[in-house]
Amino acid sequence: MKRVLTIQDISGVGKCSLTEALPIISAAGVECAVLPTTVLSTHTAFEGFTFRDLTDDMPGIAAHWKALGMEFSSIYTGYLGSIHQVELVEDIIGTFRRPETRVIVDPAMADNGKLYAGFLPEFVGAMKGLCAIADVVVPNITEASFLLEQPYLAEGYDRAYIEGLLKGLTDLGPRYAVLTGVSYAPDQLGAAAYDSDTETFCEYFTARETKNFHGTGDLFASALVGALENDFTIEEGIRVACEYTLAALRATLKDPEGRWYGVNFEEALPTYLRLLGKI
Ligand code: PXL
Repeated sequence: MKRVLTIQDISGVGKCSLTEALPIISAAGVECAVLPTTVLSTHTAFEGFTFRDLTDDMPGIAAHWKALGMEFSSIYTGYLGSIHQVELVEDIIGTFRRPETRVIVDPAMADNGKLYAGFLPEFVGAMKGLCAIADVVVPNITEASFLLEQPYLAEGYDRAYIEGLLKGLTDLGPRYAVLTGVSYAPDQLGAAAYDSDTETFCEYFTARETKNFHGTGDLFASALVGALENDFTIEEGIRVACEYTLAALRATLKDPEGRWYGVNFEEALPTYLRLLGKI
């Protein structure tokens, strides 16, 4: 059985980061070890969230795993709460990386043209450093624009623009870049990817739903990690992640008590397992 290590916060309520990564990666049939970086009462789109920084615990946790001889097939990072945490994550990757380890970095720090609450512009430079040591990066267009220090284009871009962002991201260091939230037409939404070794692009689109919800980026990245651990290629993985994201959005919209703060990824899990060919 493969074992992924995911390093991100746990938001008690909010359906993002670890409360999505753990169930989704487990559903993919892969052991999911977690290093929680921060405990929040909710994600940061709620008013008045509490925030307990676990930075000081991180080196000791990693040292214990090292002493036990723990190995990880992938290390997947998401939301990180401070520059210091980013630096510690780089150390932890250095400690556990073997030639076959896949490092996936979702630079979860921004959306809709803006950094999330609590992030200062200096954080972007630190996240760029973490992306540089990744094998796969999975930003949305806002995050890619921050990483590449380009103005954010919400719409009106073309394929050449997206391909430029993807190439720019791989120029930072990773072999693969995956961009989420890509759309060339009002009724479609999807993802595009670039393999800088083979110099090939791919993309996948589904119908676009009427509303956007929090946590779809974490759902997409977790679903991609699960697919890659099941030996899917990046091209196959973005198809699985796009289709699962759409199924979760549809389940949310269908539910009269749908939650504003996150998507119904739970009821869409059977779709994910079908996409992975497990059922
Ligand atoms: O989904 C990204 C994310 C993760 N963790 C926390 C967040 C967010 C987005 O706002 O606030 C705590």
